[in-house]
Amino acid sequence: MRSRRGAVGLAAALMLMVAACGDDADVITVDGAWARNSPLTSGAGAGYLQLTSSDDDTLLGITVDPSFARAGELHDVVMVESTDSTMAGSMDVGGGMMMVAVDEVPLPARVPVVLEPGHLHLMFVDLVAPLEIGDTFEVTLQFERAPDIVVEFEVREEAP
Ligand SMILES: [Cu+2]
Repeated sequence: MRSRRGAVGLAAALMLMVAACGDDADVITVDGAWARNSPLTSGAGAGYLQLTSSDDDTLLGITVDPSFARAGELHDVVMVESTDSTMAGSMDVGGGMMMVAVDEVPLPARVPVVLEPGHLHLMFVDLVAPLEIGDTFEVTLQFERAPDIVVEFEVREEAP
């Protein structure tokens, strides 16, 4: 009888844990958010951070306050064959590299995804005012499964 009561108690505890987590138990961890003026595109800023999702998820987009910038985009940097490419929405950043807007950033379970200079990054388009070292601002990240996350970015000269 004693062992059976113990088993029932354990089952009840497990059910409580499942209920607390719900179907969307995905947790996103954010590390090292920082930003700077885009070195090659005037009037734009770039944001960098590391995202680690506990489960498979996808970063779908970002939103910024209109008092900060007109829009926020997901960007990647790609090699291009020629400098006269006319890829829609692209920005030539020189040296055979080009920034392109991407629709989403896959976040495989438990794999840190790093957004950093020269690679994937967040782009803040049409800044209301240039970013100054020490400024902070908030960006809302939207995911396929996880709830939105508001991340504070600090403007720095280099990664923290
Ligand atoms: Cu960009």
